[in-house]
Amino acid sequence: MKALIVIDMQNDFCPGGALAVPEGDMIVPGINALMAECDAVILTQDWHPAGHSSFASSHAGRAPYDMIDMPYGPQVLWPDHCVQGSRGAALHAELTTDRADLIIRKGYNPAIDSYSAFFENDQTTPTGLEGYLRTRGITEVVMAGLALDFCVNFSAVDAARLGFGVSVRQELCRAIDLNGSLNAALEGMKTAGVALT
Ligand code: VGL
Ligand code: ZN
Repeated sequence: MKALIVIDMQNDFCPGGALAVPEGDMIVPGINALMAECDAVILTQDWHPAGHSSFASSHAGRAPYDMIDMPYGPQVLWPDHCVQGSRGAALHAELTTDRADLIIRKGYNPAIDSYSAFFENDQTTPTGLEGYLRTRGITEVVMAGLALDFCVNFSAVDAARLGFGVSVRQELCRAIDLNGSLNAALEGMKTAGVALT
């Protein structure tokens, strides 16, 4: 059983959004088409409460893209984005959502960011996605979405570590590319055994 996991295909990560990824909206038609090739379709949604600890605005004197040390490790500070219930947090209007078996939200813990669809950034707190996939008999996951160097990367590496067969459809992803983050992510995914196609 093979699942397509579509990562954070939300308005705030598309042009005009609060944390826009260049060309982020261009991948939607290809992702919709890919849904037909998979046994299950799962969508993720970055879903932060207002005042989330990953927002630069929550830290006096800090600006977006600064790094800070959180109790769980280094963390990039982001512009406010994907606030629960906001238009920016909504899935892109052209994304086919009818085919989705599950929409999983992450980043709702005010104190911990969650790039990965499997674990929060403490690398310990699970989102429940692993159990969902295993109980459905899914052994292979295909990933696409935003952003390649953050949420797709962390999700893919975690899935590989958990023992799933993982392929990332690079042409159906776009990256933020902050201080070399794209190259680092590609290397990290390869090392983890993720197939980059
Ligand atoms: C993401 C930064 C902050 C992502 C989410 O979806 O890649 N990046 N929150
Ligand atoms: Zn976020």
